Amino acid sequence: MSAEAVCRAGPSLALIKYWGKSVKGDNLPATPSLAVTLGGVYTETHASVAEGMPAPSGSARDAMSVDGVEQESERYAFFFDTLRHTLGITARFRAASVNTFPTSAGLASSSSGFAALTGACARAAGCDPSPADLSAIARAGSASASRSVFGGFVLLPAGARRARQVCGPDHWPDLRIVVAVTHRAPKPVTSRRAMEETRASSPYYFSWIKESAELLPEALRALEARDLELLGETARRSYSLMHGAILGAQPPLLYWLPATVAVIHACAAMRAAGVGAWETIDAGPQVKILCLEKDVAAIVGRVGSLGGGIQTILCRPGPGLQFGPEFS
Ligand code: 2P0
Repeated sequence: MSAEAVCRAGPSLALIKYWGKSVKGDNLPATPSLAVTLGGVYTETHASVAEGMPAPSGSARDAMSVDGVEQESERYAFFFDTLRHTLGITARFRAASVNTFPTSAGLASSSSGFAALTGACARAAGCDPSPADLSAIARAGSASASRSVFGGFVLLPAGARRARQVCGPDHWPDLRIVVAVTHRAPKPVTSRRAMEETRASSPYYFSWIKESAELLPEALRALEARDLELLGETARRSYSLMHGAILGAQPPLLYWLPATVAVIHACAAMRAAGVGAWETIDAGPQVKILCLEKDVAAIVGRVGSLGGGIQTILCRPGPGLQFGPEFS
């Protein structure tokens, strides 16, 4: 017997960043992270399961492609084994994902990717786990994926096995995120490796962990009050500290490009001129700008005027996992 399912998930944009694992290999985060699940871009994953054909050794026979490219099974082995263990099944899977945005380029494609993969595989296997279990399974693929299972604003506490929703996407109807894509190619160093190198060699790592914990209550307060200035300043502090810690690693790593820096300065100039534009940057050269709907046109115009082929994608707080064929 075989079954198929299709699932979509939006990328999880961290306002307070996760960077560093408390347990290597198990994706238990050393810092708390608070994120918004983006609507407007997503990963769509088709999965099929062949029951009665147990995985022979580990997950060697699971197969996964992303944007048509076959993936190395090693990257997915722990994920598929955790999925089978949690769901109490032995089947193997064949899955294919496509992203509506650049893959592995600092736009959190692993968050939406592993979340959609979790949903599609569970549904294809005929299982209906709780959102909390889906989140814990997704975390085995990528810690940020535990957040993408949920829509709206999502918290993954330090050391947690699963994320939880703080409030839904309708909590802040006029919040927008302008994504400035400065470079579409995959990043040179994966988050996974850079995170480990930061933990192992950056003298700023423990300051980063300590400061992150202190930023979280402020960000939660800002979110509850829909105070964009406070949330934006807290998010800026989080990404600045994270990239400072990454730069302190041996070898040092700078994900930013000249266009990244140009957008940072453009945001500062806009704020000085009364346009509310607060940037945040993940493990890549792209810049995500937090703003209100009323300022989107001015921000998109300003970023476009920088030249250099920077493209913008407009996002808003989006839903959690959505299942096909109707995706509601
Ligand atoms: C985040 N990032 O909170 C942070 C901020 C990038 C910068 O989570 O090793 O692919 O798979 O758990 O989730 C990207 O790293 O890392 C990430 P793994 P992941 O969104």
